[in-house]
Amino acid sequence: MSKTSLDSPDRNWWSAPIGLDEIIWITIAFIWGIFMTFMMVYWYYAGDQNQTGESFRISAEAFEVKMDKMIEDYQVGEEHGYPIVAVPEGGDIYIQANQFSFPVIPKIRVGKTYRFHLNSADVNHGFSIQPVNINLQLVPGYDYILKLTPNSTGDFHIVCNEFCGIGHHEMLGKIIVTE
Ligand SMILES: [Cu+2]
Repeated sequence: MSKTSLDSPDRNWWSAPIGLDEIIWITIAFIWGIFMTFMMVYWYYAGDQNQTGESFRISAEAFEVKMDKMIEDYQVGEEHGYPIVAVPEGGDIYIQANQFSFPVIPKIRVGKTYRFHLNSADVNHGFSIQPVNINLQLVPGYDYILKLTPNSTGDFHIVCNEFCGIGHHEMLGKIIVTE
């Protein structure tokens, strides 16, 4: 009777020769892995979908000071207790995610470029802008700067897609893009 996966393997299974089909699959997987590694570089230039940014070390306290100053200077409204902030074109927008919110709602204009500064006050968070294909990591201790030029108007939701604790599922933010 032939063996099934429920039977114990032969005692010398490690010294049995590798089957030809397995060698072929390992070779294909290896070559594909190498190929896809180089495709990452290719997509960076040709894919038109990878964000390039700069990042700098910063403490959570120092970042919060900048965010608070921005809110003080540019707040135009409030929604669900979070300030709506309209920073002028080319300006710096500071968002410090925390457990479990994105505490600022930027209101920006279509076709204009802004510098988004992204940071986390506590643990790693995700920063996924819906429904577009932008998906970033917010890392505590770093100011990640993303140049962003919205090309359509509307409300864009920010989703934290990095499990960050018990309230992770409630962690939503918003970006308002107007004419
Ligand atoms: Cu989170």
